[in-house]
Amino acid sequence: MDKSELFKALSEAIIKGDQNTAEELAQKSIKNSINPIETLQNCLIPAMDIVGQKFENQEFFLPEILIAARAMEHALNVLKPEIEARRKQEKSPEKEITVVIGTVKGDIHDIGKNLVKFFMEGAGFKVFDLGKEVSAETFIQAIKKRNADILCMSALISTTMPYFRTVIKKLEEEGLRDKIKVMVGGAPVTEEYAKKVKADAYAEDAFKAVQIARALLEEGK
Ligand code: HCB
Repeated sequence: MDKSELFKALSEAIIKGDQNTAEELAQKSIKNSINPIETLQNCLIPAMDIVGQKFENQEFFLPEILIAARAMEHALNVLKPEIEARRKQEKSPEKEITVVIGTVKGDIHDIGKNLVKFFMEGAGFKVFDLGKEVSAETFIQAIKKRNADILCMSALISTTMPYFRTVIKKLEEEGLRDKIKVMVGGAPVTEEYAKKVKADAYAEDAFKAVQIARALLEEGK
């Protein structure tokens, strides 16, 4: 099985929610020396986009999305140690960067947020994950307690994205806005939207989130 056949089969297994096949094929990708980051970017994440399209077309309903998400996580768990091993070879930053991360209130999507956390930890950042459905008050408490450098918020629904602004307003009220860099992301979020809610940056994926976090802190020096 060559790379494109393997990616096709793995994508189909995820879409069908076939956890065992997804796991086996992820193992096979490693055995075949395929870069695990490429498998994640070019196969696992696009497979979830197809699942989303099927949901939009009413071909899929919530249970199908859920089992597809679980199959994706099974495949991801196989890839994670390999990705970690590669990341460890990269140079870590001189100063430890502290990040508070969470999916905003009203939103339970956390796969993307967990990936951002995973890549940030891999880059040597200290990450405090507040989970999902996080309120502005909880974000503020954690930022104060951890003396965080960066706040990363995630939202996947058009009705929860405006909560970014609620949190940023609260940061302004608390006099914390100038002390922290705010990054937002999630499939429907855009650069333009990030500007609208007055975030410092938008990251389109977990890889960029790490680079952008470093650039933001470099800029602020
Ligand atoms: Co959900 N869902 N869902 N869902 N879901 C979406 C997001 C829709 C787009 C599907 C659709 O209609 N096409 C849609 C939202 C439409 C909209 O408003 N624009 C939707 C809906 C409507 C809903 C419900 C409301 C459905 C319902 O109940 N009627 C409900 C939400 C309930 C709630 O939250 N209150 C719901 C539920 C679910 C689950 C539970 C079945 C499941 C989530 C499981 C979980 O997360 N543990 C789910 C899933 C899996 C999806 C889709 C299919 C995939 C999302 C995903 O995990 N993508 C999604 C369709 C889609 O997005 N294409 C669909 C893969 C990850 C890796 O991508 O974009 O999250 P990502 O993250 C990237 C990137 O954005 C960036 O890095 C990540 C990695 O590269 N990033 C950040 C993410 N966060 C960041 C933060 C930063 O600071 C920086 C970068």
